[in-house]
Amino acid sequence: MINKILASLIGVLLHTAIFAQGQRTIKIEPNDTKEDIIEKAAWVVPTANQYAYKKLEFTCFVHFGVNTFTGKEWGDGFEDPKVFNLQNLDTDQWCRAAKDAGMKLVMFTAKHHDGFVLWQSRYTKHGVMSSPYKNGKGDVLKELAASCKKYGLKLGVYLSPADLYQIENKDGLYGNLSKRTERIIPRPVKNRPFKNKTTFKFKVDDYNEYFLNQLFELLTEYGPIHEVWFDGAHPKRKGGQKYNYLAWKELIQTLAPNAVIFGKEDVRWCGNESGATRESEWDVVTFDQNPHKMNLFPDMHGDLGSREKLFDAKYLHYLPGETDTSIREGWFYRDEDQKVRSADDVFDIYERSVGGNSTFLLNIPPNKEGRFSKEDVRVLKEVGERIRETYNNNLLVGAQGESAILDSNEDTYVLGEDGKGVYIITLPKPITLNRFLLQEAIQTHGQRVEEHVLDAWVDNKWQEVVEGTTIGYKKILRFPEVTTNKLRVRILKSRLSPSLSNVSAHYFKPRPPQLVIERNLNGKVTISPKKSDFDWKTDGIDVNKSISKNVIIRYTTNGEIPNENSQIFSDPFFLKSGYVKAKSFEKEQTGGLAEREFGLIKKDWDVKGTYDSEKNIPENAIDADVKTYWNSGSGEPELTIDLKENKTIRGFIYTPPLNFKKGLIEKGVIKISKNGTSWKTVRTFDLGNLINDPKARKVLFDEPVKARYVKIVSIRGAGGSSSATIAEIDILE
Ligand code: FUL
Repeated sequence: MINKILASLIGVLLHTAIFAQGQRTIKIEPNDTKEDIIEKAAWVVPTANQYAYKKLEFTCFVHFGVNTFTGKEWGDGFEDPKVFNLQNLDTDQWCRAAKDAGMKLVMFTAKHHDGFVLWQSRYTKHGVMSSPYKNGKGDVLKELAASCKKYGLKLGVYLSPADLYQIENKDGLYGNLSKRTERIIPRPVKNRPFKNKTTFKFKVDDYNEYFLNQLFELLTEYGPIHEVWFDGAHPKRKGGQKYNYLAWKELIQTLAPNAVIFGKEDVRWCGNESGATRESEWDVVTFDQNPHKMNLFPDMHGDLGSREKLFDAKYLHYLPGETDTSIREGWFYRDEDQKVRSADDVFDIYERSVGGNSTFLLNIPPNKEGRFSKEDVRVLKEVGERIRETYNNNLLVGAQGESAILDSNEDTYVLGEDGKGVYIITLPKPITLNRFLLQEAIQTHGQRVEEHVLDAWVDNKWQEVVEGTTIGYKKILRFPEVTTNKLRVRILKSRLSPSLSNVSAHYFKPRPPQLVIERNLNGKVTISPKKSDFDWKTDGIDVNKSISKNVIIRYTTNGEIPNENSQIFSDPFFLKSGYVKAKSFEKEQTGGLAEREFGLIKKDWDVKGTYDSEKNIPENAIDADVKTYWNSGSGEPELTIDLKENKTIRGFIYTPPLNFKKGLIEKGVIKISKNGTSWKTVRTFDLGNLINDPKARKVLFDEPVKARYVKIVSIRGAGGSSSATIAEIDILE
């Protein structure tokens, strides 16, 4: 009996001894109970590299290469290196802009899927060495590494395993069915010695050797590398090519001991490219086999770390997520028409990703001039200002409470009991806050909290402000502003004792949103915050809803600019025709002026015109929806409208479609008729630059005319197009 007690005591001690240290990977044993599994999960902690990586928070992706010059998203490997016609390069400008935004690392596409390399590799001629840049002597990565050093930014490299040049060229190594034999890495190249004398011996095929040689160059000749990025996408495969990731890993861990590896067992993809984030973001995830021995890592989607997931696991492993998206509509630069995310949008993703226990990797693709474009730089600057203004100002300074969580020191923490914890913070005087930040002591105690609540003392009682689920490295709670002198954090559910390391309170000064004014077919006008003008991989979240909660919209219909005494917009109102001007007001700030002129109500009109496709019927031109459009197709480029009664009209507004460039009416004629048979020309009109600037254009007649029928005839389509296209036509009374 005594022996049994002793044995179980030793067991308990051993257990505590093992887990009180925390480990990155913990195996689940067949006889582990659910409680054992939860306890194990509570002791899964990051490595020093992973923790340093989490602290980077906001990082900069840079997609640059032949696609920048061809306008493609994916190259095909057949590109002539001369298309990389780089004349000027300003990597200092990239780094200054990244720094302004508060980013801490630059992740560079040294080689994208097309196989073109942006450094002076010894192992291929398909890259900058064969391009016009500095007569083939240029090295984009070298210039970037120097700029990163100058501006105190860390550097990461993206080396695409997919390689179309190595697939498509006749001597290509990808999938060439070569044998796996013992190879020395790096393979010596005449007159190009390495300073770093480390060598490796691996049993690999030609493509893996090529890949390892290139990794050797990247990790030894460009200063310390802090993240190596392996993309999972493959536009094409060949010859059943396999990757010897375990060899790549050995080389990376030897040559870049501070680097984390993305896409494998150090950092995982968040599962989308649109900036969407999870409500509960767990860094403690599950595997069926030992992740340290795995060669292939599948993408992870959905719930990754709830208790239910853990119970099915064979291994628990620390694997933080990275949220990657682009500031532009596409990963590569195309042109100045390519839309750029707004500062509202980027700041929203920042708060949801960094403030949702993930790292934010935002792509800024340099343009053909080798610079970040103006608008991208402006947005980065604005986002940086918002981050600093909001999060560098902790409203809890001077507050009373648990000192370990108020001292802004991530190394001190307070342990709760029985999976719970209650912490009251008393302020010397009331504060107004709309953000609250929490951190767990993940480096020692792992990620544990499953449910938490923030309360504020208002009207002499505790009121719940907001509730959350996971915390992890960092959680930012967002809520409408509240004024209080006492706050309370309640941890309601946690794996073992919750270990909070830090809390802080903040105020985000909301920006009044830009507005859009719309009128439906029945003449009802709606004024609402403008949705982000960005169509590429949107995350479906209405930024205005999550950020602006105290906005008042005021408007006028008499042409005057709205002020604080103007009519408040609450419900849609009827407008026969005329001007609407609107502005948003938020506290003492006002947003930009929105204005729109409306013509006659179109509900009862008839319209006639030719069309080739059911998608482009004439009715689209008068449906009060600019997203649909009429195109005359191969028929007559003219549209006839029956207003159904005689009207006095003074002109019209022509709105071309935003994303369809054929048949935009550059030169045209307006004709009128009282009976629909005999027509009179009122005026010809000439509209320039429609392809590049497809905005609504207003054309006024010399004097008002009376008509029931109106015909618009295209004489010349923009870009020589013979059809006519109208997204919307408005007739002005
Ligand atoms: C994807 C790639 O195919 C894109 O081109 C881009 O590099 C993105 C970050 O990852 O999988």
